[in-house]
Amino acid sequence: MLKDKIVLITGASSGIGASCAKLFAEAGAKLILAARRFDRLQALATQLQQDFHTETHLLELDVRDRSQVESQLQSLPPNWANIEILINNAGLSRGLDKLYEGSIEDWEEMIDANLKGLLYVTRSIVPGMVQRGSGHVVNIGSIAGRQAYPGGNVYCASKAGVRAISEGLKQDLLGTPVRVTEIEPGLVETEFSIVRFHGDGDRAGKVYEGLTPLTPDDVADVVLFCATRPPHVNISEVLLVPTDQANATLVSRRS
Ligand code: NDP
Ligand code: 8X3
Repeated sequence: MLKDKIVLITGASSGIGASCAKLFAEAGAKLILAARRFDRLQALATQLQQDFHTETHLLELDVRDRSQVESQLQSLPPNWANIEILINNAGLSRGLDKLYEGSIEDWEEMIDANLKGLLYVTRSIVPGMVQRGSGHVVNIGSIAGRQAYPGGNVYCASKAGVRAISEGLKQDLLGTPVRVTEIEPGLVETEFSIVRFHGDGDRAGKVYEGLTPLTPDDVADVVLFCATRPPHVNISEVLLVPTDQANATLVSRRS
């Protein structure tokens, strides 16, 4: 079903994006991998070539940079231009401060990447899907988009925005065959918390202490499932959490 289909994954240099690359490569897709850390993309592409003979096209891309997004995505080589699946995964959290004490730089980084970046990429890719009469947009939202938690404020707002954008895009694409899915994971152990705490690995580790978090492969598995349903089936929203998590604030930890 995915053999030789072109899949664009943003934020493919780590975590959920890199796992999606692996699972879609295994399923036979051709991959456009985008992120800022180009060396990571190169290493991943080499691995995928070795393991699955995957063809890749790499983009050193900061999704916050509108002109970079537009110029890179509008000048793809013709054999890479017909993107079938767009996985809008690039994103981050910064800080866990009370709103009234928060860093405005942190807020801007989250809003620029999680919301504006996702919008720039979507605006560049979806017109081609509509024109060709085929395509699927998968947005990586979060449980944080359904429920705010203390200190989550702006990150939660950005993911609530991803939820609204996904719902709105589905409505705007009604009458076309282009599908829209939003995936809302709970706790997934990736570089996410290290990035949130500006490189403080000890603090990041405590987020997952005493519980079994999701792995990035668990999330990629769900993305792959959604992308491989028959064309008349649109999975609009999936909330997946670790068994040790009930909602954004309620987790069970073994001491
Ligand atoms: P990671 O930190 O491991 O991966 C984040 C990815 O996003 C990296 O590849 C990073 O690449 C990329 N990225 C960040 N900012 C930019 C940017 N400005 N331009 C391009 N790429 C960017 O975390 P996760 O894999 O966990 O995060 C992936 C997505 O999943 C995010 O949207 C996150 O909000 C979401 N999520 C994560 C959860 C979790 O608990 N981990 C739960 C729910 C949702 P690079 O730095 O090389 O540019
Ligand atoms: C990431 C999950 O709960 O840390 O979106 O916000 S959480």
